[in-house]
Amino acid sequence: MQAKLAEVCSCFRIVGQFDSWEELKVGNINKTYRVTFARENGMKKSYIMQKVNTYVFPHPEQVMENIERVTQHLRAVDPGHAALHYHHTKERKNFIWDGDDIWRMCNYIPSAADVDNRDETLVRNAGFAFGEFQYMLSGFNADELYQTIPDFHNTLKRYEALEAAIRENPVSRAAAMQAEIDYLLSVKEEACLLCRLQAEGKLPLRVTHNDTKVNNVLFDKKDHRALVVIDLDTVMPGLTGNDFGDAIRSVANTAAEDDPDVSHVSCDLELFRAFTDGFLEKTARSLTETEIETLPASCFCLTVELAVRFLTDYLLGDPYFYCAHPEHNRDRTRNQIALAKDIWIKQPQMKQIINACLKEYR
Ligand code: GN1
Ligand code: MG
Repeated sequence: MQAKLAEVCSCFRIVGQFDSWEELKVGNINKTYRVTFARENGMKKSYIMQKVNTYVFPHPEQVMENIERVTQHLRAVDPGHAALHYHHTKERKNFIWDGDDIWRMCNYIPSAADVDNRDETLVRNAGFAFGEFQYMLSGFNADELYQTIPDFHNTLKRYEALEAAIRENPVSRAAAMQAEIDYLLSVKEEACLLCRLQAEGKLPLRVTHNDTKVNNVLFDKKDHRALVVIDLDTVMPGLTGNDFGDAIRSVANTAAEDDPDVSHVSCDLELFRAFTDGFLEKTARSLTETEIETLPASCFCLTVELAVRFLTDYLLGDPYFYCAHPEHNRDRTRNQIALAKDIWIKQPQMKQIINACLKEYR
């Protein structure tokens, strides 16, 4: 790996000699490394090198063009804010193709390692960061962006893919997943609420992040203030509810996303409150009534949607999500279903919490 990383690094305009590397275990899609260069004066400087998953992103050049535009906009809106900056090659491109893979290199922003995702202050700060991200991009023309993954949060299309996988059943896993299949099909109408309202023109399209996990925010080492939102691969036109619901799904789960013991899974309403408070501080004044009203439902929709995606991948033999063991996608599916059921029951409490936050920020 060292030789490969040194080779791809040498294509970018970086000062110094390749010194060391480590793999960072983040995300289910791309491979991420921290690479360190030594300069002549003895100083060392780190960068993030990523291998982009071209199964997931068949048009990486469009992903990188989006990222270039979005990061440029963010840097212009608030020059003092920490920001991602992708380095250029000698040919002034922000990625390389080495014959097998696409690689890209950006600045390394020192941040808190191993943050406690259950810490309410940190979760509130994450909500603020994603709200601020949406706010900072509100002046950005969404038409300029490619759809890097078309229909990414189109729940109806995700269901169609699941239904096809059930029919084709290429690796004979469907029979063992009948209970999960039955549940997901039984809530299809409720889970497709957001995309139905979108099709009816009742929800505005905004520039959204579309992968709002807390580990896509970097935090200050000392005070855990949010520094910057990372992982911009899926920044596309989308719905506020996509970002809000996906964040709650990931942050308020009392278990890890792939915990096979579903008795650990529930939606923690204190963490829900913390994220919501931070998110609404930045967005409350610009959201429409329908957007606000559908925030609790968005948590259900996005959780079911991910369960549908995990199950589809499982039924197809795991082509999409990185799997550490053969039943990884099965466990993820069951976990998200357990969470969806709990979120469904907690809709009234979620509404109350949102209303309390709105009193403060509207
Ligand atoms: C993937 O980027 P990463 O690995 O954190 C996925 C998200 C899922 C998430 C579930 C491009 O995110 O949509 O919510 O896994 N990203 C893509 O952990 O499919
Ligand atoms: Mg991602």
